[in-house]
Amino acid sequence: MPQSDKRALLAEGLAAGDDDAALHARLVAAGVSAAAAKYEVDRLAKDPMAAELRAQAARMAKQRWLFANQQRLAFEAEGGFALDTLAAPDADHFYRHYYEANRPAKLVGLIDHWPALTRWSLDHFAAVAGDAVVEAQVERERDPDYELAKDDHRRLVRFAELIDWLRQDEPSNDIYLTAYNSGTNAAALAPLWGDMAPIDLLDPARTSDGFFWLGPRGTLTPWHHDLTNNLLVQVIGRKRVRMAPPWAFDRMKNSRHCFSDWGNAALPAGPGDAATPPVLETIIAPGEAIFLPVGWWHQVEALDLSASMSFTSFRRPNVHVEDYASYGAL
Ligand SMILES: O=C(O)CCC(=O)C(=O)O
Repeated sequence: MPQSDKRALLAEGLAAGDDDAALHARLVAAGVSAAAAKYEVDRLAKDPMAAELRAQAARMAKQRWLFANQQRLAFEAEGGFALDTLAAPDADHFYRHYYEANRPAKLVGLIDHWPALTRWSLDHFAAVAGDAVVEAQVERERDPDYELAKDDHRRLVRFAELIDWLRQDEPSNDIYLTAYNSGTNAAALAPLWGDMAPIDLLDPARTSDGFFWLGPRGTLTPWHHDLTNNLLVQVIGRKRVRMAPPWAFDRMKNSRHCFSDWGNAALPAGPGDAATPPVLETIIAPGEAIFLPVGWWHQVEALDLSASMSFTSFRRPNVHVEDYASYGAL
């Protein structure tokens, strides 16, 4: 085996926290003789890079223990690891027990006063903005990485054309007008703000600050976490939302940015196990919302033709995204 391959195996083992015996076994399992493996492992004692990798692995192990404590505490909580449903909660209660506690919740009764709840339909969208050109995500089904490569999937379409396609009511994950398209769509979809009204939990100074989502039954937003706290409000149709806590990081297969290699896996609701994260699952119906705290993983499936709004305009700075890059994270 070339020296570089042995070094790669050793680096992998050191990063995983292997002790000398485990490193030796790793090399032998890969076909290195016992004597050569002993020589390589002994040499590490004088290697400053190995020392630093060992120290870093120990720091990571400490972080895993801290996360394991979070899991134990969450499971011990009254009601166990569960998603609370709050009926039009008082803002102080919501911020103290959910937003600041980084705890998700299903929220009902937040938008009972929105005309959109009875007004929004494909006919309404066609009437108020059918002639506008909007941007949507398209050709998602041909690309397993459609979320990571979302810039490649942006297309301009006449809104009326998209609406007519939606009228077929075919299940599809191919076309989805998402929050990511909001920059382009702000002017075209501005008339829809007349169908909405302030939400008590949000910043009253930012009433027209939100993101529109429209898609057929069958859209799938793969497992990812946001870089902000987020309120997803359902107006037409239902969505199934699965969530996994940030402290399940070790089981989230995070190899790229905010995305998880679990993709759209239907990870089962429940406590999880050594390989799978604990998962909370709910369905939000028209008039219902889900609070998605920053860092919580989620995967979303539209069970019907669906129109939603999402908001990040909380009464708190919600600026977590701003220093993300400075951490040099994935
Ligand atoms: O509704 C969806 O399809 C995805 C929503 C979501 O993931 C988000 O707002 O971060």
